[in-house]
Amino acid sequence: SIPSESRQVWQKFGVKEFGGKEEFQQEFIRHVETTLARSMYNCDDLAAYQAASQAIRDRLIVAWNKTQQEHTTKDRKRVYYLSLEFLMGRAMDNAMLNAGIKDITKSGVADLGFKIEDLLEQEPDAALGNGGLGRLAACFIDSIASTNYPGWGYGLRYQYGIFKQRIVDGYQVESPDYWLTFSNPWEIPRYEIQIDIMFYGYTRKYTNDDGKVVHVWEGGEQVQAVAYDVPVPGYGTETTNNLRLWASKPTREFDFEKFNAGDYESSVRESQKAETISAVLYPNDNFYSGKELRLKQQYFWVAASLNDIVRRFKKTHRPWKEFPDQVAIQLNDTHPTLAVVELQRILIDMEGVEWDAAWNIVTNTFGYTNHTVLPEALEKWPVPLFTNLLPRHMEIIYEINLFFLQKVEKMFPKERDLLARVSIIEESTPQQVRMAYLAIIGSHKVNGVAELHSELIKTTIFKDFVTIYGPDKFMNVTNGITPRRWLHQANPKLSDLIATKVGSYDFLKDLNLLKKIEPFAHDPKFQDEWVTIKKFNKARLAAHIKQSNGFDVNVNALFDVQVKRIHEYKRQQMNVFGVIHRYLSIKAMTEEEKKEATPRVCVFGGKSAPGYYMAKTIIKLINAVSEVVNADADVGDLLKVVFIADYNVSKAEIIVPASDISQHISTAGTEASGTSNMKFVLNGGLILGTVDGANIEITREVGENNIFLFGHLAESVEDLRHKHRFSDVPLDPNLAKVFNAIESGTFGDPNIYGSLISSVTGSDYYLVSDDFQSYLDAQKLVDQDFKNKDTWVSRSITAVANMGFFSSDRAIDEYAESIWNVEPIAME
Ligand code: Z57
Repeated sequence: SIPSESRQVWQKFGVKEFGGKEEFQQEFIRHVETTLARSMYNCDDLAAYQAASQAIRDRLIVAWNKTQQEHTTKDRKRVYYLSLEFLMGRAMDNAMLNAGIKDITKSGVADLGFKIEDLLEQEPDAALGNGGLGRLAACFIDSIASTNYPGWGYGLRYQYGIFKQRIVDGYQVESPDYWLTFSNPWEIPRYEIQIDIMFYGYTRKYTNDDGKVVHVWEGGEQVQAVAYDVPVPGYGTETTNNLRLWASKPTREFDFEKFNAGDYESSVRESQKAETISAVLYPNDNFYSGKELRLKQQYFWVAASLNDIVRRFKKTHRPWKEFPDQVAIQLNDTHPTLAVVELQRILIDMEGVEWDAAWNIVTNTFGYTNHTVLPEALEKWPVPLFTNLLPRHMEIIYEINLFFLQKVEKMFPKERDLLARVSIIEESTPQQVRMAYLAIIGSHKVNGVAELHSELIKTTIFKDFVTIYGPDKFMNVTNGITPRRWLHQANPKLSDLIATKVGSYDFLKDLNLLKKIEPFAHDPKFQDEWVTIKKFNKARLAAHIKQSNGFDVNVNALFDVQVKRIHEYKRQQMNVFGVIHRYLSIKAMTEEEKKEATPRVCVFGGKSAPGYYMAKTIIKLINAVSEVVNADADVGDLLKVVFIADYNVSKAEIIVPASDISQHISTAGTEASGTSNMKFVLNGGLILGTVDGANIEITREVGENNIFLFGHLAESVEDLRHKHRFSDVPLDPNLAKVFNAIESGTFGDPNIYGSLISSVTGSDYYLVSDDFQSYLDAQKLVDQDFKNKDTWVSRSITAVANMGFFSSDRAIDEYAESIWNVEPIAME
């Protein structure tokens, strides 16, 4: 620490946040001329983006330092959000808006010859996630900062984010997303924070001088975790939290021997192996693939994070039993479940805490969020693989399981099957470690992400655990989205219009204030402005489509959007079958009938996991239909089909505000929540959806007149599936017509779509045929209602007015209150 006489000098020259435009410009030019070693003669948009972002970064770091100091001094409980995915998107616009300096920077760069919009476009997305789960984590850390909670995110610093998608001949083609080509101004490398992580090796135990049995794990391979800190600025507050991402590096000892022996090549190869741990994001959404490297990623990240958290706790010199009073850790899905075992290991093997006391600390520290009931997404690690990679952890899991099963046996002595059902170890060949069960047993609260989903986990996949623990351990926290990015940033015009009625921008911090626009739902002037903004946003999307797909779409048409990961359960296939049905109907129309029809632009977007054959076939069909329909002169403006390649966060910011209708049409009971449904409605689009996930709560909030629901309910799904399996269920006649068109070659070689069609004509696991007529009926209603412009706009306004509940600030408050027991810290 600095002696007090020197501190005065520090204080005199301490960096301040820039205040006005001129100070920003001064900083901007300083970064162009020194950081980038350029000048006004060779400063292009990229360099200008880099200089502007450096200036903003400096400002964030000042606030970051202040926040961290404050949180450390106040020494109150912190929350740590462990997520393998943080789908952040771009940082610059968000940083400016949250810090309230967008006007300054905008006019600041304009004076210097640049347009802020062009600079923003230079930034690559931080695409460190697949879809909903990763984007939720990003919204949550924005809310944790914006509501002044002391909280950190912990994740992996992938060198390659989710792959980039191109469409070649209608097919998805993946290419790597190397997003760190230019240095990343939004991260602070912490080379001094290096943590050794071990894999493999063996365990051994001995009795120490006090007669205590001590377990050691040794002889394994070492890698090093290096921290990179990403500042997370809150909106309208100085609070700037931290997202700590770990990168793997070889340890220095790693290659020493070989290097000395002159075997340079293989010593380098070894180092590269260490770096592969954090190199690439696994591109699966809602799907588990049991690869050793993935388990390595999980342990590497969990071990580094816990080491960091424990080190911070030890600095407070508190007794171990107070750990849960200082630390809450939220497990985003089962991906970080090893943290339960790692903390138990640290406490018993390294810190000498007794098993029971340690286990108490562990369970009081963790909360577990489940995001899916799909069986193919539930993580199970083969015991042999696990034992080889993490031998000591495997032993501890056996112990945890033993104590747990003993407890269950005592409670339910007659229920023999129960023990096998709830065991952490599945008795298959090979045996498997059920990560969700371990997460439940190791946490004090388990939550689902929307009401229906939270009920479903209690009655299906985790039923036995409700019997064992009672219902209070299980709860619901309905997901939310940050209104800063998903309203203010993506749709500034709508945000400005809302502010004129609310009287301020306070709704961005208290989204329930949106209620104040409801009285204007029928106000002609307000409606007019509302419609103008929607049209502007549609034109912005149309310009994007023109640029990326090369054709025009009519902004007066109904924009019907489905953008999300491609998955059979999300039923993009049903959407495209519906589009084909529409196409066939148009082809059969008289000119008179055509005049009555509602023109549509059907927009699709989303990535398929690279190995997911059926999803890739769906993408191909959408593109094939697009090609035929868009070129058909009989159709004209009545129908255009667009597949937007490489859907990502920054594209979502353009697409979401432009929808009239968005589709959230998963088979009932399969979509845990959905969060893009919330984004679309917040931007004045209505939903066409199933009675699933958060659609149900959105309906409750906005009123059932302001949403188009269809399809079977979750409670019927099991029966319907049973019928398909054990009897001949006739194919829906309209769907049969669609399949005939495909099979007759209307959209190219029908062989390509054979398996897609037979997945429906066969077991129809996702009930596409069962829901098809109801879907078409709902679509017809949409067509009719869209013609009535007056009612449509008032429904749109009313829906937005009632979206307050879906702010992620509300979700975070619920977590803080009922799971984490943390409180906000006001900055002084
Ligand atoms: C993922 O994006 C989600 C769940 C998963 O188990 C995995 Br793996 C990835 C999604 C759900 O599918 C959405 O319904 C939900 O809204 C989102 O997680 C956030 O909770």
